[in-house]
Amino acid sequence: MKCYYCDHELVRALSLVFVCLLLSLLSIKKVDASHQVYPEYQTLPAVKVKQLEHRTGYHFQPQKHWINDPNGPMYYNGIYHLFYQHNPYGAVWGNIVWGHSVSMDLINWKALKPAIKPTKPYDKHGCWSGSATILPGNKPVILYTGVVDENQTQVQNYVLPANISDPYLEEWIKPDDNPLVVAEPGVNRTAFRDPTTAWMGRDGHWRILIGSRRKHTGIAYLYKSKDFIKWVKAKHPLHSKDRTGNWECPDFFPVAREGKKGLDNSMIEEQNVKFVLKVSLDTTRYDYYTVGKYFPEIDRYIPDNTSVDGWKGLRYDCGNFYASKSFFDASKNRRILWGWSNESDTKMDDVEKGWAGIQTIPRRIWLHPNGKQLLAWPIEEVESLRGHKVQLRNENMKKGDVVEIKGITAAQADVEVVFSFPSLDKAERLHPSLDHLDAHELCSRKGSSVHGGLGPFGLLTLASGKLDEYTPVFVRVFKAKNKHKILLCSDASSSSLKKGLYKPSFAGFLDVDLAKKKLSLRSLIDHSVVESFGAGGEVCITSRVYPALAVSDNAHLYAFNNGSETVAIETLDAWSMKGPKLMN
Ligand SMILES: *[C@@H]1O[C@H](CO)[C@@H](O)[C@H](O)[C@H]1NC(C)=O
Ligand SMILES: *[C@@H]1O[C@H](CO)[C@@H](O)[C@H](O)[C@H]1NC(C)=O
Ligand SMILES: *[C@@H]1O[C@H](CO)[C@@H](O)[C@H](O)[C@H]1NC(C)=O
Ligand SMILES: *[C@@H]1O[C@H](CO)[C@@H](O)[C@H](O)[C@H]1NC(C)=O
Ligand SMILES: *[C@@H]1O[C@H](CO)[C@@H](O)[C@H](O)[C@H]1NC(C)=O
Ligand SMILES: *[C@H]1O[C@@H](CO)[C@H](O)[C@@H](O)[C@@H]1NC(C)=O
Repeated sequence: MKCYYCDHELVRALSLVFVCLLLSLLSIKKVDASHQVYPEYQTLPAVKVKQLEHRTGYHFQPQKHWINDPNGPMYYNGIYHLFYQHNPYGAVWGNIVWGHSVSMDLINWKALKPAIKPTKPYDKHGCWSGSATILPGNKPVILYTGVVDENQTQVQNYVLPANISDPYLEEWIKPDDNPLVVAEPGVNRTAFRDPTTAWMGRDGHWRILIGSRRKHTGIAYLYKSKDFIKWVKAKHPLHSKDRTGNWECPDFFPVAREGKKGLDNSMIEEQNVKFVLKVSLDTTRYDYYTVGKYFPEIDRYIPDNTSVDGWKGLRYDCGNFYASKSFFDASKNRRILWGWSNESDTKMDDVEKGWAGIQTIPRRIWLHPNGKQLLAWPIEEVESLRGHKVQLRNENMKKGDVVEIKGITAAQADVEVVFSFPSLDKAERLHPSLDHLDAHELCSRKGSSVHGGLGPFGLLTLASGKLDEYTPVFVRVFKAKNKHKILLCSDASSSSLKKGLYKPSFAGFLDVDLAKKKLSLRSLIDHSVVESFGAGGEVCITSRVYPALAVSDNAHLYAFNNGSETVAIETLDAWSMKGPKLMN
């Protein structure tokens, strides 16, 4: 994928469309339709990476410089591979190569040299995102997008391991028959990228998707091949949707109707399977998905009528999470999701830090028993980093109470909590004028400091001792027309005294049955990131925050209640998290 639709600093103040229009009218140099570049920083190597404060302790980051999309994740011969879009020369986007790291457990990583670099006419202006497929005979192949000219014309290429016996697959070669796929007339060749993992149909032909657009319609083109070399565009795209803008990083895979078992992309024949199509929407910069049916005979995908197909659709994560990619982990029969979380500080901050971008903790994903959405949960391996543990049991919190969770490294922690409450009676009535608001808007109007009935209650992560800074992750229950609306928020607005940061209130609605009068929440806290999972992974929210005071040993963790109904912390378990070991 590409980065930076427009200048985000400006976008914050003005509407995106307006800015793009304005910039194109003024024809300011170096800003093309969908690309903000900072040439002055692109090859400004970080002299010294600031290890302190905001660098994460257990999230995936290279030693220094910029990263964005996860690419081609795969499990091959006992090793997990993660590739990623990477600028080896600076802390802003540019000079993109495929960084490469390997791991035995998805937690402890070894960095290798870049796997794909711009060297050929068909990729010399960029080696952009793509996916891995393991062909019959246990042969891995990677498809990626190459940029061929300064006008950003995009083609699809492939690379193969130079030495299949090398356990790390360190060396990749570009065969001479590249590029494999070029845009034919009628296809927008500057919006033609990010090939998916391939799957094989009943007819024995391989299929891939390529993200694109035609005017404002987002498109997932389908290409077919018998030999993986000669690809032919199918008559129809697999799916498209008007008014969604450019589709980046499509991902398409089957999920079992029941249970948590993951499926290989080619297991389309399985009984009791549904499909998921995810696209990264370049305009909104979020990942959306639908759950639906795939009709292999006509090669069409149709979302279920329970999935909204568009900007109001389901999100893997309601926060800073983009360009994600999943893969099937055959060693544990599960599907794992990687996603990029960008920085929310300024470009100057990034240049000073010497790094920008992290990958979120890999999540296992599977179909919710309701069949309408996915559930996501941090992979079990992350629990191997849990160190010292503290716990609370049956602790009541009245309105205004704040309970400190002491004894762990609050800046680098994992916390799981179950809240319970005696009844729903005190849930505040949602004023009809607020009923139409989406979760984000509701959260920004009804933050943690606005008193409520049932809630707001939850955690105060990365909090300073005197609560001058905190990132609350909290629940509010509303009584709407005949039903309860349950809001989960992760609100960065009070996260830092520093100026110039992007501090959104991210939120989603939980669709849980409140009959049990309980709600669970888990947060993975890591210096400048808080990844939260409501109700067992129904709603996930990633926030990036940069406290000035609540750093390292000065960070605290609290539970709080600002609603009139007493809420109990039924169980709370919190762990200090260790840093992963580097593999030798
Ligand atoms: C890029 O676009 C410009 C303007 O349309 C054109 O003049 C130029 O020839 C193009 N370059 C290539 C390599 O196609
Ligand atoms: C391929 O990798 C194996 C295992 O690391 C190694 O023994 C062998 O020398 C390599 N072959 C070449 C041609 O590099
Ligand atoms: C083709 O894609 C580019 C880049 O997203 C965009 O600027 C242009 O408007 C697109 N053209 C059409 C016809 O959709
Ligand atoms: C949605 O689709 C199901 C069948 O899959 C059907 O039973 C139901 O009536 C549909 N609902 C709406 C609102 O169209
Ligand atoms: C709880 O509400 C009070 C009064 O509005 C406010 O001062 C305090 O900051 C709130 N707590 C949190 C965690 O927002
Ligand atoms: C991450 O950064 C924020 C703040 O600059 C932007 O608003 C987001 O659009 C951006 N997200 C992506 C995926 O680029």
